[in-house]
Amino acid sequence: MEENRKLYSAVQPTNNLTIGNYAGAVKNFVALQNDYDCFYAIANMHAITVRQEPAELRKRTLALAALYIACGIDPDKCVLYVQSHVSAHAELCWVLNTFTYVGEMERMTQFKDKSRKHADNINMGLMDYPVLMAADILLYQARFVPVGQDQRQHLEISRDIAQRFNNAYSPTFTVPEGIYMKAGAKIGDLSDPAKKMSKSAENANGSVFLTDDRDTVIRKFKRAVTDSLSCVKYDPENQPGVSNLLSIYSVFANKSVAEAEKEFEGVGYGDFKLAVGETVADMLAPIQSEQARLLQDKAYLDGVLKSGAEKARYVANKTLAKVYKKIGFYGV
Ligand code: AQP
Repeated sequence: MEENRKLYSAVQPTNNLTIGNYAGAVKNFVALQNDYDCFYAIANMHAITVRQEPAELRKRTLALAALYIACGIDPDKCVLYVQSHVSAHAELCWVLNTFTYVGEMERMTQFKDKSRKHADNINMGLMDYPVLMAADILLYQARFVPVGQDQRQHLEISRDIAQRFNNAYSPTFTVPEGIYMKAGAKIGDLSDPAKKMSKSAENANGSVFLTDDRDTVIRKFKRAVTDSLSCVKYDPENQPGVSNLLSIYSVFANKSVAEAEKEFEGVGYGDFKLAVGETVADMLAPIQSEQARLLQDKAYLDGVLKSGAEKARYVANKTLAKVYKKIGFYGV
């Protein structure tokens, strides 16, 4: 039998992406595309679990498609598509809901965090987010899922749901495995490194966006929180700010954290922060100009997304048909 090399991941078009999304997800998507059969989605169905401005959501969906490509994702090698273009995601989610317990969902860290952040809109979709994510992955029979550490708990639930379904009927879903990169799997907020850097963080100074211009990037890094130890060392427990900056540098300079530590031995925090900022800004400049160029060519982007949706639908509908048959849905 042919080895299963299918890989699935997605990013929500909730805001401009941060360097955390790049480090934990997109950079790895590019590296993995040569060795795996990759499905990369723009998760707009997940995005609406938090209220979105419709015109902005539409705009950011296309911007994310352009960004994926500008970062190096090749639409001829991967299936790049928009989640809502494949209705099987919602259909499988409904079935999987009946294999998921309310108590499990209430325990999810992201649900608790987002419920606190959006106390006026704790909707069912917010709670159901991990089940939709399970549907995303399981539809493609994906064996590998590259995500940041913040998604580990959700991936575990996807595995549990897959196993539950397989045990109830017969082997139907591939049980997915997470791929977590060593460097950059969890980038912290620059103002509060204990918190993950997030697209929709309230304090925009703590998040560096892939769309930030050079001056903004450098200004944000100059303001980054460090400590009073005056020593550039990777020690997340005692020096969370400095360690976070070293992780960021290692991702953007393509060096190991140990190499980075060595490079900044004896360097003052001011110069260290400036060097990290300049390295990030240098890496972002060509991505930004390529994204801008692609956004001028809407017909090309629409074509990529249309063809991606067709390929995704073909695979997803095969799994959905199998599921419907197993659970006893009458077909004509
Ligand atoms: N700080 C981070 N460090 C490393 N990886 C991260 N990811 C997110 N933040 C970091 C990874 O990015 C991918 C896409 O995430 P998502 O858009 O699906 O949602 P998210 O994890 O909820 O990301 P954000 O930035 O925090 O978005 P908002 O603010 O809208 O909720 C995932 O692989 C994630 O692990």
